[in-house]
Formats: sequence, C-alpha cells, structure tokens
Amino acid sequence: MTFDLLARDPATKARAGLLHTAHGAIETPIFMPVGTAGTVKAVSQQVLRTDVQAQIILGNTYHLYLRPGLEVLQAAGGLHRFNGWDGPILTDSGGYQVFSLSNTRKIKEEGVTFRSHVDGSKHLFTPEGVMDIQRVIGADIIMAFDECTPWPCEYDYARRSLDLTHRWLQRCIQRFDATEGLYGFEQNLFPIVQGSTFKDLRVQSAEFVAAQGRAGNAIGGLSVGEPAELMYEMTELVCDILPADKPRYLMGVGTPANILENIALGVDMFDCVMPTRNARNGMLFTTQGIVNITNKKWATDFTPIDPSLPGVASTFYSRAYLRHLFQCKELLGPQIASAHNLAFYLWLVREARTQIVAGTFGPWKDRMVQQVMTRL
Ligand code: PRF
Repeated sequence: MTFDLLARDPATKARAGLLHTAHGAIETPIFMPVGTAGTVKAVSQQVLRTDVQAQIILGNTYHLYLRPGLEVLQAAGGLHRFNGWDGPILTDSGGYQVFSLSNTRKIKEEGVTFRSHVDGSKHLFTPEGVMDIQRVIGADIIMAFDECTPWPCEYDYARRSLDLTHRWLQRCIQRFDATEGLYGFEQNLFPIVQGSTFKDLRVQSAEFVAAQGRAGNAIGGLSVGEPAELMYEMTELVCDILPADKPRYLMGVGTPANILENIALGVDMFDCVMPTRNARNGMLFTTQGIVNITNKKWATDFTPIDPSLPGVASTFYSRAYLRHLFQCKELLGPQIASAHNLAFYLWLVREARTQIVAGTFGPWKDRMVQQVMTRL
C-alpha cells in the first residue's frame, strides 16, 4: 500500500492524496460509507458505485463474525466476493462495537468477553483473534483491537486503558505480521490512537502509534460526546505527531462541519453512520443546508432534493414525493434518502479535494461550514 501526497492547502493543514490499495486507488480526503454487516443499509452496491461514487466502504468485524460467521465468509472467498463490492474495503476491529452493542462485556488483559446482541451467546475477542478474523473477512485495511474510552472519563481510567490498548496493539502487530492474507492480495493494519481528551495521553499515544511505522494510522476515542472544539484540539495535536507521509483516519466522524474542520487539521479519511442513519429518520444533508423531509413545509415542494449533486436519488425525485414516502413509511423513502445523503458526503470531500489542489480550501471551508449546517 502506498500513499502519494499530491497537494497541501496553503492556509490550513489540509492535504490531497492518493492511497493505492489492492482493490484500487482512493482519492483523499475521503468519506467511507459504513456497511456494518457487509451492506451499506438501504443502498445497493450498484447505487454506491454510480449515484454515491463511493471509493471505499466499511465493514464491522463484530457483526460479520456473528453473522454470517467466518465459515460462510471463508467459503465465499472473503467479503469482496461475498457482497460483490470489488473496490477497497476497511473493517473496524470490533474494539468499538463490542463496547457499544454487546450485552455484558468484561475487559481483561487477554481481551474482551461479551454476549452477542443477536442471541446472547458468549464470545471472547483477543487482539490475536481479531487479526485472524479480519484475515478471514479479507478487507484491504484492517484495524487494531482497541478500547474506545467513554467521555467523560477519569484520567486514571484513560491512562490505564491507553496502556492496555498499546499492549493490545503490539499483540495485533505481532500476529498480523506473522500471518498472511487468505485470498492472495495485500492487507494493511492501521493502529489507533486513544487517550480520551487528555493532551499528555494523546501525545504519548500518537508517538507510540507513529513509532510502529504502519502504512496508515487512525485516531479513535473522539466524537463520543465531547464538545467539538475539544475534538478539534485533540485531532490537531495528534495529526501534528503522526507521520505526514501516511494517511490519517479519524474514526466515526461526523457532521459535514466536523469533516471539513478535521480535513483542515490534516485528516485524510472518515467514516460515520450519520448520513445513512439520519437519512432513515428523514434528515437530509444538502449543499444548501439541512432538510427535515417529514416537515409539512415540503408537502408541495416539487423541486429535486438537491439538483446540484450527481446521482438519480438527489436529482430525479422531488422533496414532496420523498416526504410522501416517509409519511407512508414506504421502503423506497429510506433508500432515496440514504443514497442522497451519501452522494452529498462524497461530493463534500471531492469538492474539498478540488479546493485543496487549487489552493483555495481555507476560505471555501469557512463558507461551506456555515452553508451546509444551515437548517432549511
Ligand atoms: N475505535 C474503534 N472504532 C471506532 C472508534 C474507536 O475509538 C470510534 C470513536 N469515534 C468510532 N469507531 N476501533
């Protein structure tokens, strides 16, 4: 895996790059649609390619391990073959889902025991096990097993948790480097910086992670309830330490404004359930601002959802029709809304990249943050 830095914005720390994976190149900065169970909810692989123009999608170790399970995934020849998405895939390690989804969980040095949210069955995730599982799933980029601390968090807890995450990281690296991909293409392991919102812990973690010399690095433990300004402070601190010639991935972020502000601080990759989850609740992100499609004011608005975006979902259907679908709880409603929101997020990062290359990102970002967060 290689990363070419193509341009830097003169006014901010934003960068434009090209990340080469075994399943194709990714233009950064990039937003990665979340496909938890091997499917981006309510969006077909076809629509992801055409309307959304997605370049890489996410999967979750926790969900895929529980269903369909490793036997099926291995028999299929990995997740790419199983779901028909032949572009790049990244899998999260479960080091977040185990904490947010599973019923009872116990953290020990060895790993985390938890009960499945599906059937209550008991499981153990260890750093080694999670590497092996991600070998079977077969994503291009796989994530280290970490603990995402809740916020707020006592300093002592954050420090002990960080030390554990670092020990787990060393075990992940050892296992990953001692094994090979099952399907004949290269996989890459990204370590994750933690440390809650404590500056000294973040610095320590960023230095530890940078020293591992992996092909890319991630920032976790943010966007978990802390004020946005505190998130930006941590991102900037960490980005200034992580190597400039490797991609930086900020996990689980965020709103359109969060994405633009973090691009300005040097982040290259993002994922978040927000565009798809909010779409299913009728909240649309557009180039002009935020639309709640269930609002009565759209009942006779026969203009397209967002005529300036590419893709059928945004330009063919009217706001009035989409509102009608939501009123009737029709299945097409969440499909159109999800495809549209993702098309918007992908447009946002593509446009950011164009502005970085042109050297105009700084002022464009300040204007766009206001515009896209306006409530219409
Ligand atoms: N760790 C992992 N996945 C994550 C996070 C994390 O800290 C976050 C935090 N926003 C989202 N997804 N492994």
